[in-house]
Amino acid sequence: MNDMPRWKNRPEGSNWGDFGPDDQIGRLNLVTPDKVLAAVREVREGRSFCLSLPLDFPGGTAINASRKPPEVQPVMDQGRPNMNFPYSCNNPHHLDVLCDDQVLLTLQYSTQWDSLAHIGQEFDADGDGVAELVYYNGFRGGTHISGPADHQTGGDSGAPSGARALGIEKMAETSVQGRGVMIDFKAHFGEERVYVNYDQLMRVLEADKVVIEKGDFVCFRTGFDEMLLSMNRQPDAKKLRSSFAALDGRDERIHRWIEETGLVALIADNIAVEATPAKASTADRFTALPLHEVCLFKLGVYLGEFWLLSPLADWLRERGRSRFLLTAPPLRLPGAVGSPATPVATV
Ligand code: UVW
Repeated sequence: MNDMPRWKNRPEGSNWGDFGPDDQIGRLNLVTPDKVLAAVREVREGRSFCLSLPLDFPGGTAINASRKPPEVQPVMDQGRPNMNFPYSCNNPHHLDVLCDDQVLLTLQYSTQWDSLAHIGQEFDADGDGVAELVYYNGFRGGTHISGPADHQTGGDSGAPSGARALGIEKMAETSVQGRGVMIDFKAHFGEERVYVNYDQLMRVLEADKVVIEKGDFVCFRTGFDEMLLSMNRQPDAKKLRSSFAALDGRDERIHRWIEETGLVALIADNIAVEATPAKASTADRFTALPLHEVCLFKLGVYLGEFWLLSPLADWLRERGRSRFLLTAPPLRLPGAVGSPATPVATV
């Protein structure tokens, strides 16, 4: 426990320290029992939607060369694969047949959550004129977030692997249940590539009578998921990247909207929630992922990517609804900086 903040300089527009000097869950602090009860009241028909893609989508490495599809293999036992293994091999009296497997899983390959340890920044948190590697609430690369082979050490530093602060398990421990709110960009922009600015976002909210409140999990259906599914694990990255509306991460009015609404998470059916590549900046040094900076680094707002939102969005739209109960815990995997999820919406 730390009584003092880990920083002297707080990034402009951040909420560091507002939830306490040791806070590691950010805006999830706003999901109070009252908010969960309000979310439960959105359940009227008892119908549920799975908001996960099959985790072997997008398929291949065309979308991101460093993220590989999952490899599922049988567990080996004394040199034999534990797949269709009759127990009678060991004991003729036994009737059981066993299947047991393992997976090599890139945690942010498919439907996923970004933890608050996913994106930090080179930032002078100490106020000594030298930038350090810093994450939400002043946690440090190296001291709190590192691996046996992180980028700095380049080899085996002997350090325990992963995020010792801000890891995805901190998110999982809150259960991640609350009110989801759907914003349907596809209904307004079709398949056109649009960098949605604040004014356009406000027009969509007004037209669809969508209201965002403190503690909400905000979902953006863009249509990306439907096209991705239609490509059946052979994604045409160029086509996907040049289609569909997504938030313009450089629009500072959107940053203020995220700050002021008190929303807990931004979730999308696309690659990065925000439109990538972000619009060019004239600054000398700038963030490649400006919405990631605002959400993960400054405000403790979570990002959900590659979610399957279209079936739910269509269902809600047909009924003039936008709200639902969302249950979306990540894996409780200590030290991980992101995680697959199988989110469930109940309406
Ligand atoms: C990066 O690609 C760096 O992040 P994300 O998957 O969160 O968009």
